[in-house]
Amino acid sequence: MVRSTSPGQLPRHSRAVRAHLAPVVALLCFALLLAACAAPPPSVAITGDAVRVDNPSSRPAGASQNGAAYFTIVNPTDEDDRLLSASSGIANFTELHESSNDGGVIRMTHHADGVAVPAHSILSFAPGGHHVMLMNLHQALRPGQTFTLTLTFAKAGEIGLDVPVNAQP
Ligand SMILES: [Cu+2]
Repeated sequence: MVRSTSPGQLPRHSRAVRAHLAPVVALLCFALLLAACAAPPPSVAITGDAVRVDNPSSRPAGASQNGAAYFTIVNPTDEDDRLLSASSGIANFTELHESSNDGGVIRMTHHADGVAVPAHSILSFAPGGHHVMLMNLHQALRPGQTFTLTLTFAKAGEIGLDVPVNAQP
């Protein structure tokens, strides 16, 4: 079992800090979105008999800045699952976010209650859409480095990822 801090376990004073940072986070997410390239995700098939996470990737970011992590969740089972949270030791907060383009206005959603992963489905976390936001990085993320990210699912439990930092995720 991997034990690490999730947003729900933060002390009260940290919540106040996070609220204060929220506008900054939205701006940085917007910058990340603009920098995104429109390359389609690598092809992934709904095969196997358990929930899995393919193609983890991240992009370079400086210490104290925000980073983002991307991956593809595959649920080949007959049961709906739910990604509840993500956690990593490299950032102060690790949240499930979603960017969307609403008539030319970029909106950011923080999925505090998690993200549904229906039976027999593929859910992509990719630039311009769902992403894991790594807020206030403890260290710089440079191309070629790898960090650990843990995803917690309602049914599949914890899945640990080794996320490589790529110049172009
Ligand atoms: Cu974000």
